[in-house]
Amino acid sequence: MQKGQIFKIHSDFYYVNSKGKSYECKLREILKKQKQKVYVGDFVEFKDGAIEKILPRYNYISRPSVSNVDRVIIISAVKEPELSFSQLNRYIAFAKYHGIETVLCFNKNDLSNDDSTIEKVFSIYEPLGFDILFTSALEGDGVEEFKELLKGKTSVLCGASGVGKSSLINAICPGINIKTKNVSEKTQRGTHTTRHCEIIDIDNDSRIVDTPGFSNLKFDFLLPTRIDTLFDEIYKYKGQCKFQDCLHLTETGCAVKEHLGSCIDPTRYESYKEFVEEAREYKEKIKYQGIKTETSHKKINERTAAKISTRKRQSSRNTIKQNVYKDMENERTD
Ligand SMILES: Nc1nc2c(ncn2[C@@H]2O[C@H](COP(=O)(O)OP(=O)(O)O)[C@@H](O)[C@H]2O)c(=O)[nH]1
Ligand SMILES: [Mg+2]
Ligand SMILES: [Zn+2]
Repeated sequence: MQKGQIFKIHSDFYYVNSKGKSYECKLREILKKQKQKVYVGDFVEFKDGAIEKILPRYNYISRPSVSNVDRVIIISAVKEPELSFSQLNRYIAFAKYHGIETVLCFNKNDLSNDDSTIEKVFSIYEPLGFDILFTSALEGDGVEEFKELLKGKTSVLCGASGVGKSSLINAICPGINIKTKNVSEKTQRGTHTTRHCEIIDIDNDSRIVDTPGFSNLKFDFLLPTRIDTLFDEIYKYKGQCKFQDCLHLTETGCAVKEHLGSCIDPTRYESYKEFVEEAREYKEKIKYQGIKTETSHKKINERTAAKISTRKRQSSRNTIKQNVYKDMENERTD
């Protein structure tokens, strides 16, 4: 039996890297029957072109489906497509949900000739502790820093189609020639040139995962009371709210609302509200679904209750993460 890591999946074929060699493998029938999810990044045991076992994951992100990564780099474009803070907050919250360190990269900086975007980005995201990078894959600005960022890690690039993910990889690794495509003038989006996730070796100790852009990322898989765990600056005040189950919307004695505009940026709070609405849809859906789903969901509710009672302890952060991982079993994936 050999051990290796899946670096690419194409329909039924799994490409495994083992000691620098690549192997084209299929999945053992038994794993298919078990409906075993297989991700790019999974460590596996294989023999004679058949994957026998998926080894435990260190972490994973479900959209795009990649496992065992050190960091998520969220790529946005400052223009073409227009920078959307709402979309950015969505990606940030999603990475937070998966418990993976996040860096923010703003590409196509050559297209912007005013500093107001840069200022706004720094004013909102720097206090939240994010590393922030402005780049131009086209003109080379910030590309060295981008490359530096990748050193010694496996980084996954997330971001809408057309923001320049593949172009950035090409810029740091000129020989690699990943296909990129023009942004459609009509929709201001790039067409899907990168169709699959793939781990690319940049050099001996840096690896990057190019991903296709993805839309319809919605928070319709967790409870509304959980959304605040995805916003550090909101979660920070939760303990001071009058009601333990405060959703920070219209409740009295809400400490979050008291800090709105000072410690909490209004655009971040807007995103929070948006996600709560999506999570509400999920809650409704569960309510009206069959008994089976309901009972399995009751378990989640119990965990939530347990979580709330210990939420003031610092160690509760880990508990939250574990609960979140359990929730993910119920999450819909692409
Ligand atoms: N002006 C400008 N265009 C860029 C930059 N980076 C990428 N593009 C263009 O944006 C389009 C989409 O790029 P691509 O790398 O395919 O985006 P992806 O879908 O995120 O992988 C292509 O036409 C690129 O030439 C940049 O820094 N500046
Ligand atoms: Mg691409
Ligand atoms: Zn509140």
